[in-house]
Amino acid sequence: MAVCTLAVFTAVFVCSVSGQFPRACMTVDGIVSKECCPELISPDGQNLGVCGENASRGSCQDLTVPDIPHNPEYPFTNVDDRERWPNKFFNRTCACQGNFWGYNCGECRYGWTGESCAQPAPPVLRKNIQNCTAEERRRFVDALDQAKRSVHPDYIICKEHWLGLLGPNGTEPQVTNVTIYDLFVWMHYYAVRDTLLGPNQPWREIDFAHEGPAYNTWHRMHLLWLEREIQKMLGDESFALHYWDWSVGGTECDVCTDDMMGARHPLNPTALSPGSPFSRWQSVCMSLDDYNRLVTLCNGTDEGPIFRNPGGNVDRPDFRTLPSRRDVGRCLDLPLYDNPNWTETAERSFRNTLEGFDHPDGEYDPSIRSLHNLAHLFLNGTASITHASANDPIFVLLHSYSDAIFDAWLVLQNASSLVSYPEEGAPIGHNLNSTMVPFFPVVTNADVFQFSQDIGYAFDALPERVPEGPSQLTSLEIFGMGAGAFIGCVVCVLVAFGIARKLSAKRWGGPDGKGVYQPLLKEEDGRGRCYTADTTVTFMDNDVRCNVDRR
Ligand SMILES: *[C@@H]1O[C@H](CO)[C@@H](O)[C@H](O)[C@H]1NC(C)=O
Ligand SMILES: *[C@@H]1O[C@H](CO)[C@@H](O)[C@H](O)[C@H]1NC(C)=O
Ligand SMILES: *[C@@H]1O[C@H](CO)[C@@H](O)[C@H](O)[C@H]1NC(C)=O
Ligand SMILES: *[C@@H]1O[C@H](CO)[C@@H](O)[C@H](O)[C@H]1NC(C)=O
Ligand SMILES: *[C@@H]1O[C@H](CO)[C@@H](O)[C@H](O)[C@H]1NC(C)=O
Ligand SMILES: *[C@@H]1O[C@H](CO)[C@@H](O)[C@H](O)[C@H]1NC(C)=O
Ligand SMILES: *[C@@H]1O[C@H](CO)[C@@H](O)[C@H](O)[C@H]1NC(C)=O
Ligand SMILES: *[C@@H]1O[C@H](CO)[C@@H](O)[C@H](O)[C@H]1NC(C)=O
Ligand SMILES: *[C@@H]1O[C@H](CO)[C@@H](O)[C@H](O)[C@H]1NC(C)=O
Ligand SMILES: *[C@@H]1O[C@H](CO)[C@@H](O)[C@H](O)[C@H]1NC(C)=O
Ligand SMILES: [Cu+2]
Repeated sequence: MAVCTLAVFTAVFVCSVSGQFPRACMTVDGIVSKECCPELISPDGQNLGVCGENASRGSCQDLTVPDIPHNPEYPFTNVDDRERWPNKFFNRTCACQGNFWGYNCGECRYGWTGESCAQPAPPVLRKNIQNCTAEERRRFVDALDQAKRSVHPDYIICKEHWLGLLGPNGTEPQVTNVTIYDLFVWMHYYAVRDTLLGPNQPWREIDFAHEGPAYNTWHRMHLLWLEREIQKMLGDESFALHYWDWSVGGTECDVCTDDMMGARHPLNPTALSPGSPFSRWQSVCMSLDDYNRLVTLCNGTDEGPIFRNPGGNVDRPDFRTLPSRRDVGRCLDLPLYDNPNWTETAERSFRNTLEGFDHPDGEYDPSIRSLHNLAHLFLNGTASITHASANDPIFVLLHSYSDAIFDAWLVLQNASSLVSYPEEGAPIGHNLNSTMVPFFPVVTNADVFQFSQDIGYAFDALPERVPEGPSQLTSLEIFGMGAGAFIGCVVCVLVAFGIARKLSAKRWGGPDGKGVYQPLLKEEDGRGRCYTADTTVTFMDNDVRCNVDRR
């Protein structure tokens, strides 16, 4: 059957599933030939040829994604079609020239603009939503709401796994339209979901977006994608996402008001206020267990309203208070982006600490959840369920702030030049040159491991290091300038390098000269929360078991 040509499988159970692709490529021919090279039609209706080749924008080329060695957590080959993304689906795609980009070379790379994509785009400014005017907030909420209602003009989702991808007769691609926001939700679900080894046989030790070095890069790309889609939807290149500084709210969700992410319902503590348009949103991709049981994919149908109960997890007092500013400051001190074994147990890893599996100073403690994870868990609702969390629009603001912390770290540690992002041996999909699932056209982790300004956006301010304490800066600075003396002590060199960078970082909102540098601070957070949990959290499982054992 035609379907069998989709990929060369060797495993016994072959239940991998399909991804999200341009509608133009999801024809029987496209799927069978594994070629996705659509024509580009200019805004005035002119056919510029396949990949815009008649306007010298690109051409149709083989795309062979290398098989980068990953860790043994995922032990299969040719079982999951997210492997070597997107080669299980397409092996010929548009290769765009210069700064042209897009599935048919109809767009510019992130950070570029103009007719020929040759001008650097002025970065759009992502603001703290608390500092936005009423008009700016309304615009942002309206844009999200419009994205929730607008069918994506070019992309579709596949609603069946590969065996069923062309339908029972091999003639009908099992694809469906999806709205822009729901596609955003679906992509997150798709990256997180389990490998399907057979009916009710999920392989759970896989996640292309969490518990590994790609945590920051994947979510950064996810937001960039949404921001660009909303810009196109509004016809406004200056549209920017905002962020929620979740390090200042304490026990309150300060953005949970009707002019922002929706207040609490007056009668139902887990529902959203009818005064917010988000109270009318329906979640998609909730029923991971059902998809696993039926060996199918989320097909984008409505599965009930968003729920949220900020600070309401009475069983877990440690989840009832948001991370603190100090927690954020401490993670910024960690000089290494990541550390072996590059999973959720990595110690002294900036990535694992920001993701929230380490204590904010980088110490691994399986019983705690901090920073990003804690912000999710605090919300005690849809946003706390990993595979479904993007349904709650607060996800956008929450991750935008996590991305601001990532950006602050890049600036403070000038990590672009550091070697702590693994090139191999990380979980599948998490190596530096791995393509991120399910973005199409392909983007690697390396592509977005750079300053936000170089990919088209900036923050109004960046989080800072822990500001208090007596100043030891001067002596450390001197060490920093003599960094050459410390070769052989990698950490010392990296620390010193970080300090040196800090001095030239002020223009990005770096700390002022009074900030003290206290590497790997040990003392307890003044509020003493979130480090006392006795059970571990499933931040990864099905839709209800959020706070019990790890998967
Ligand atoms: C791409 O896939 C098609 C269809 O399976 C196959 O015939 C072709 O040889 C592949 N090309 C490359 C470069 O792998
Ligand atoms: C693009 O150029 C090729 C080669 O010159 C030509 O054969 C083809 O018809 C052109 N396509 C379009 C859509 O104009
Ligand atoms: C990573 O380290 C943890 C803790 O030592 C261990 O349980 C886990 O199996 C390791 N994972 C991999 C993929 O090596
Ligand atoms: C499949 O083909 C059969 C026989 O030609 C036809 O009756 C049936 O409607 C087709 N099903 C679909 C989903 O196209
Ligand atoms: C999907 O959306 C496209 C573009 O809006 C439209 O042309 C097409 O008819 C839609 N398909 C279905 C099945 O609704
Ligand atoms: C979508 O999936 C749901 C649950 O997985 C299922 O009940 C429903 O029939 C599906 N709808 C379509 C149109 O495939
Ligand atoms: C919310 O908190 C309740 C009460 O502690 C808990 O039982 C439930 O699992 C939590 N739900 C989510 C989605 O976090
Ligand atoms: C980061 O360091 C590299 C190499 O040391 C240097 O070339 C680059 O300019 C630095 N970036 C910034 C933004 O300072
Ligand atoms: C990753 O990409 C960089 C830049 O293209 C290259 O120098 C490096 O060798 C690649 N690493 C691997 C493991 O492929
Ligand atoms: C936001 O507003 C507060 C108080 O109005 C101010 O202190 C702060 O500097 C502002 N932040 C930014 C990033 O503009
Ligand atoms: Cu996520």
